[in-house]
Amino acid sequence: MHDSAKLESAKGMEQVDVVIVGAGIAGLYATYRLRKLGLSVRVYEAGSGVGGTWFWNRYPGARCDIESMEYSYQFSEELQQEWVWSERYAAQPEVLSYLNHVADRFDLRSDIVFYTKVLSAKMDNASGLWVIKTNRGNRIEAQFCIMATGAVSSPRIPDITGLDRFDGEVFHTAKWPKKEVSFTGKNVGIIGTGTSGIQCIPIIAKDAEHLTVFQRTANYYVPIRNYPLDAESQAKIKIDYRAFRQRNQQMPYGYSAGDPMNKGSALDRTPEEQDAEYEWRWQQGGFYFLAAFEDLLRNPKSNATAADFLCRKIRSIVDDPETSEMLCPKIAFGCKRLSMGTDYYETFNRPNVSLVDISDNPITEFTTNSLRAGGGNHQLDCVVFATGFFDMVDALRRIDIRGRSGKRLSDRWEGNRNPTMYLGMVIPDFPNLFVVSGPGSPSITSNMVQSIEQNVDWIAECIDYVRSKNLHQVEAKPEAEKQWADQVDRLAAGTLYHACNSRYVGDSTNNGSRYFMPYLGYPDYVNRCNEVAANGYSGFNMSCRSAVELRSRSERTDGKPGQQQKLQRA
Ligand code: N01
Repeated sequence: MHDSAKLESAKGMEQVDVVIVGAGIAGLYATYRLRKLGLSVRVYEAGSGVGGTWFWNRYPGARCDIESMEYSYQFSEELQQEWVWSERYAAQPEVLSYLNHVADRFDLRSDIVFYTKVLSAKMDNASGLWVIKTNRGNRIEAQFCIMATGAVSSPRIPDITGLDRFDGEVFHTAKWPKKEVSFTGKNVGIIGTGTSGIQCIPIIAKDAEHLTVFQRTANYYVPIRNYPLDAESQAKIKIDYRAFRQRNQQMPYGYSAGDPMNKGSALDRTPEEQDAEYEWRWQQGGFYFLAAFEDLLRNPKSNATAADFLCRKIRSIVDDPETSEMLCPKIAFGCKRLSMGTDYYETFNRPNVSLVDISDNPITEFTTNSLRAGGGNHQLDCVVFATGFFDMVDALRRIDIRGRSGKRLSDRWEGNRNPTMYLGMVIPDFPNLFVVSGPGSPSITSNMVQSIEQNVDWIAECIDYVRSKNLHQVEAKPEAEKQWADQVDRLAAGTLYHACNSRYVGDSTNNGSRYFMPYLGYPDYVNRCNEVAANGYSGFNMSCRSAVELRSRSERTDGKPGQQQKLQRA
């Protein structure tokens, strides 16, 4: 712990410069980056170790579907030179051991408090500091608070009647136990065929006596085509890693599979040319397929050519015609995140695997030993929920975060109000509070490690600016947030992302609207953030300490929170 972390405030509370919530990819880098600025940092992490998403999602077959040479930090040349990846796409244990290596190499653990959940973060207007409380009784004050709580960190188990009386074992892919789980000799049911389900179904099928897959929406899948990474191909990248990173930063999603993106429409090509293009991408594996034609996610007719190619693939792989028809997606290609894995469709040719379509006949209930779904009763010894996560801001909703006005952050997103943030990182009424990969940033549409590093760098520079100018608080203006949300909307308008429910459109926010949450367009987003900083933080109010104190005194006199006063602009 840095010495300044042991400071005590006038109220007898411990005081640090920055509290970071979460020790995943974002929290680890934020710790490193802010310490470099000479700031004292305290990190609270609910798990027993670092890694965040990669700590919890240890289900069989869990694997990163962005290439390892890209899904890694770029802040340290030494780190990226010394680390050796074993496969094109790293499996969860390898990503986790990489993150542990980072934590050790940069001595990050000394500032992390494990097994600890942050319950509340409240702005104390008198001091202009955040007061943070945890489930283990910690109380700490900090000038800045960084929510590195993750976009896929709040696992969702559907509310199914009778689950509590089901006698069998119950697992969720994102809460997988550390101990080995054996499915040998068991009747296993799995609910969910998104990215996680598609990765673990082929592995569980190999062990189970019988595997029943309950599918509500068939999603698009392409093979990932993983292979061992040899020293030579890594060396080719490492010889000029910086140039490799810079090139990827210019790609539409911030990763190399966005290249080559064919300019023009699939409809400009003959059916034979389309097929040749799709076949090449099917053979490449991974996200390359998404970049086959520029208009795939804009033009329904163009989109249908990709969908048709993939359905023909399904029919050519899956023996049983009824099963292959069930596996053919009925939604627009790409409107849900493209899933990838190994031998997914082939798995349905196994005699011990059956597919149950629950789109029209949903799950009704668990009995003590079965699941009633798809119009049938399925005997099960255990059930795996591959049902994903609540929306991108759910982890924030669960913390009692109150800003200057005393209103809860989660209340901003109740009813018909969509989760919005200026630049995807900051929120009016919540000064000095930053979110990494929030709605309005590229987040889950991009290479997360790269966009996390960009967000954290931007936040660190903003904090450095505030401190170097002797200011105390930085806060987004409501109109800046509104304009940014409109821009996020505009970028997604007219795309086929709105054509289905997905994590992108916030279908789980319970407000029924389809607001596209991520900022579409990786390099453009980075340029916009840089412009805001270069313009002296346009869209923000900045206040010095005396102005914060003055405002607080006037609020106390009025008995109500005052307007943001005309404060010192840097
Ligand atoms: O979750 P999902 P996931 N009854 O939301 C179904 C990241 N990730 O864990 O489509 C029946 O995609 C649901 O059905 P439907 C990645 O960002 C990354 O698979 O809503 N079914 C769907 O089939 C990804 O986007 C990697 O109709 C129900 C499934 O459960 C995110 O995690 C690897 C249901 C949920 O799919 C989430 O992926 C893995 C119900 N009540 C994950 N409720 C990488 O490699 C839900 N479903 C980087």
